[in-house]
Amino acid sequence: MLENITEKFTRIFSRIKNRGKITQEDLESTLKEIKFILLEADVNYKIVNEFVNSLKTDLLGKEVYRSLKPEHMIIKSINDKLVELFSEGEKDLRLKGEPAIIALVGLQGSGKTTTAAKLSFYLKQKNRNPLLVPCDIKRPAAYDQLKKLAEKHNLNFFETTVMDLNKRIKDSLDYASKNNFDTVILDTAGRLHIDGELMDELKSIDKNFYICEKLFVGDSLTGQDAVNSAKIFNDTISLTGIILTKLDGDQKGGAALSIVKITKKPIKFICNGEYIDKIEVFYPERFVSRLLGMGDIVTLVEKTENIIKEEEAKKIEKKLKEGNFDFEDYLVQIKQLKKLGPFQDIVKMLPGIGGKIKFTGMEEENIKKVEAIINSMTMKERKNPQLLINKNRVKRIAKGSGTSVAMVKQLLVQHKNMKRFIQNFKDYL
Ligand SMILES: Nc1nc2c(ncn2[C@@H]2O[C@H](COP(=O)(O)OP(=O)(O)OP(=O)(O)O)[C@@H](O)[C@H]2O)c(=O)[nH]1
Ligand SMILES: [Mg+2]
Repeated sequence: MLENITEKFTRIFSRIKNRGKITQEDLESTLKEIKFILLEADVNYKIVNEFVNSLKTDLLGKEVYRSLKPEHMIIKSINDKLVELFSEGEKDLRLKGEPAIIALVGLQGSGKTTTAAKLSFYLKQKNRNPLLVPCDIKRPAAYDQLKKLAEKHNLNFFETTVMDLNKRIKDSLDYASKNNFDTVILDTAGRLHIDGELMDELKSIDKNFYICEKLFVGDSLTGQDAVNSAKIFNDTISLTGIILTKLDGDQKGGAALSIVKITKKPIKFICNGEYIDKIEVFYPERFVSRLLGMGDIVTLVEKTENIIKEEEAKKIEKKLKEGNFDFEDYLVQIKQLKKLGPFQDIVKMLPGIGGKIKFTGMEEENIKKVEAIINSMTMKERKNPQLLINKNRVKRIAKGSGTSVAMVKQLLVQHKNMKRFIQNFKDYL
C-alpha cells in the first residue's frame, strides 16, 4: 500500500542520512523535495504549502540533541506533523439512536455497497446487530448487488418494494425496532458526477432522520476527484467521517491527506481489498508509519528523547542536592509538568496519592502564576535568587507578572524552604 510515496520518502532520507550536520540549505532542499512528493501524490497545493511551512517552523525551533542524527529529527517531525493532521476529529464510530443510522454516501463506483457489507460484517464481530438497507431506488441492479452480498456473508438485508426513499427508510427503521436490529446501514445511490437530484435526495433523508454517522466513501484511486466531491458532500450534509477504499492498489495516497484537511473530518476506516473482511479501523500513527516507511526511526527518536528527558531530570536532581536549584530550573520543571497534561490528571496517576487529594481547581491557576512570576524575572535574577532581597526588583516582578508583591514573596519563601528542606535531607534523596 502507498508504496509510491514511501519509496520516495525513503530516497530523500537516505540522501540526507549520515550527514554529521544538516545545514540550512540541506533543510531547504529536503523540504522542497517533500513538497514535490506530496504534490505528485495528489495532495492539494495549498495543503502542501501549509504542511511544509509548519514543518519548517517546527524544525527550525527544534533543539538539536547531540545524541540524535539530524535526519532522524526531520523524519520524526514529518511523522508527528502527519499524525497530527490525520488525527482530526473523533475517530470512533458514534452509534447513537435506536436503531443507530449510518449512511454511506459518495460518487458512483466508490465502493459504497461493498463497504456497507464490510461494515455490517465488522459491526457483527463487535456484537452489534446491523441491518443493510438498499437506498438506490433507481437501479434494480443496486438492490440485487447488496442483497447478494448479504446472502453470501450471512448478513441481514431489508427486503422491500417501496419506491419512495423516505418511506423505505422509515419502514426499515420500524422493521429494525421490531426485530431488535440496533444499527441500520443505508447504502445510498451514487452518481457519475455530483448532481442536484442526488444532493436533494441526501438532504431530504438527512432532514427527516437522525443519521449519527454520515460517512463519505472515497475511492483513493481517483485522487483529487475524491477530494473535490468529499468537499461538496460535506458542504451539503455535513459529513461525520470518511472511509477510504481501494487502498490496496499502487495508487497515490495523497488524496487521504487532502480529504481530511479539506473536510476537517476524520478517516474512520480504510478498505484495502474487495473481500468482506478487507476493512480496518484507521489509526493515524500506523498509517503514517506505513506511509513514511520509517517506523523504526520514529521509535528510536522517541526513545532518545526520553533518555534526554531523564538526563535533564538527573541534572536537576544533582542541582537540588547541591543546593543550586534556581528559578530557571523551576521554570523547566513547570514546562515539563505542563507537557504531561493537566495537573490533576497527573496526580491522579500517582499510586497511593491519586484518590486522596481534593482539588480546589486553583492548582493549575497557581502554576500559571508561578510561571508568570518567573518569566518576569531577568535571567540573572533567576540564576541568583538572592538578588530578590531588593524590594524594587520584587515590585517590578509583581507588576510584570500581573500578580502581587505578596505572591512574589511567597514564592521566594517557598524556594528558600525548599532549599533548606533539601539541604537537610539531601542524603536521603
Ligand atoms: N480493490 C478494491 N476494490 C474495491 C474496494 N472496495 C470496492 N471495490 C470494488 O469497486 C467496485 C465498485 O464497488 P461498489 O461497492 O459497487 O461501489 P458503489 O459505490 O456502491 O457503486 P454505485 O452503487 O454504483 O455508486 C466493485 O468492483 C468493488 O468490488 C477495495 O477496497 N479494494
Ligand atoms: Mg452501490
